[in-house]
Amino acid sequence: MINVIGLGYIGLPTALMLASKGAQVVGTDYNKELVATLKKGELTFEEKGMPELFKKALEKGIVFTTEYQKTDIYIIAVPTPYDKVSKKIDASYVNKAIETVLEVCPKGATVVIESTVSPGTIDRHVRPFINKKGYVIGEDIHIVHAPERIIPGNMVYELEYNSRTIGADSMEIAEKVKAVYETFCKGEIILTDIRTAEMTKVVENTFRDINIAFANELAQICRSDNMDVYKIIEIANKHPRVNILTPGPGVGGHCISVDPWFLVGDYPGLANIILAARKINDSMPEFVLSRINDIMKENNMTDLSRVGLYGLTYKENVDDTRESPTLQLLESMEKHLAEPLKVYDPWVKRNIVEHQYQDFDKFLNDVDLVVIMVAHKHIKDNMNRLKGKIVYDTKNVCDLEGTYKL
Ligand code: SAJ
Repeated sequence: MINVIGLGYIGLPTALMLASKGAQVVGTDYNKELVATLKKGELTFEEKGMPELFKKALEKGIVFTTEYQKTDIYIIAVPTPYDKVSKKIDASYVNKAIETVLEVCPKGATVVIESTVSPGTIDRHVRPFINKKGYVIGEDIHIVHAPERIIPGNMVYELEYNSRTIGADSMEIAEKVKAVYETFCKGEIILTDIRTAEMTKVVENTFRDINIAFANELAQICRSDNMDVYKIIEIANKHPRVNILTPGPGVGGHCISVDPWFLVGDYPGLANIILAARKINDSMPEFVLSRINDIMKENNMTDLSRVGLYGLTYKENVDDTRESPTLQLLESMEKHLAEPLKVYDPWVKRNIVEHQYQDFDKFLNDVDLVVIMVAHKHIKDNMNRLKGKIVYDTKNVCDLEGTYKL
């Protein structure tokens, strides 16, 4: 039996996938409400392919509970938040989970940590924590790091087809864990040590952050000289060795905008490009704000309350709002004591910010300038509804005449 601890964005799809392939799976989460929802047969977030996967897993007998199970393999996918000031990771959720595992597990059980941790976290925080409790790693318990790589919006597919990394202290344990993941993962499974696995994960997201920052810096350069950044990127990308990403209103989500900070925090003075990239991406919401200001002036608009932000999630066609550029923009307005802008997002069914609308028509009625922050399919399908509005499109999806671009 596999006990998956933490049934969030990563733990839940992983538990469902394992169960759907026939493993006996118990999903554990300390959040009683979440467990009750899953027990009722309802999912806790929207994701392509999840309802079907959930159905299969239920048929195969997956169980949800708040209790940790006695078994020989655990997969931990709990949050690893970081301190916004020190940029250091908070491993306390991981340690708490391991502590509870230790209370129930038989000798020699394996604990797979899927949560992203900064390089060195397991050596610096997890091992000492276990040792202090009087347990011997490698005898009483085996620690493995198998960071996830799935992208929200395409999780189910990527769970099955991405390659993965398994970091362990011994090849024997790595092989044992590989056998578990092999039941559903069709990609290559690389076995390595724990430090390498930790570092690789953070490096992957940092690579992407830096590349997005390059596109965003180009957008700022082109704006300052009134050039079309999209055209320039399109032409440059015809070069066989150039592949510039897409500029946008900022970088959100709980991965790409967070992981690079671990390297900045742990290697101050060495992580220079990484820090610069973070700053550029973090500057984008303010850049958008100053563009809104310019566009308002150009159109003799003075009333901020007639400006509406379309999109509150961190990217298109997901319901995840963590660290989203729109939230960053609203935060920055709050710092300047400005009244927040109106917001609408078809994916966010509960009001989480002030002046948030649940009705697209009402939202459109109440604003003259619409800022497209997220390129949901919904807005692409409803572009004609923006006719007659001033449109500022930060995602390059609107071709109505007169549209302002990033
Ligand atoms: N973005 C741009 N321009 C681009 C691409 C993305 O502005 O060209 C923005 C998006 O709008 C979004 C942010 O960057 O705000 C991040 O989005 P994303 O879709 O690139 O990535 P995430 O955060 O959803 O998922 C990433 C993935 N990592 C990589 O692609 C290296 C995923 O594989 C990881 O599993 C995930 O982080 C994670 O959990 O670490």
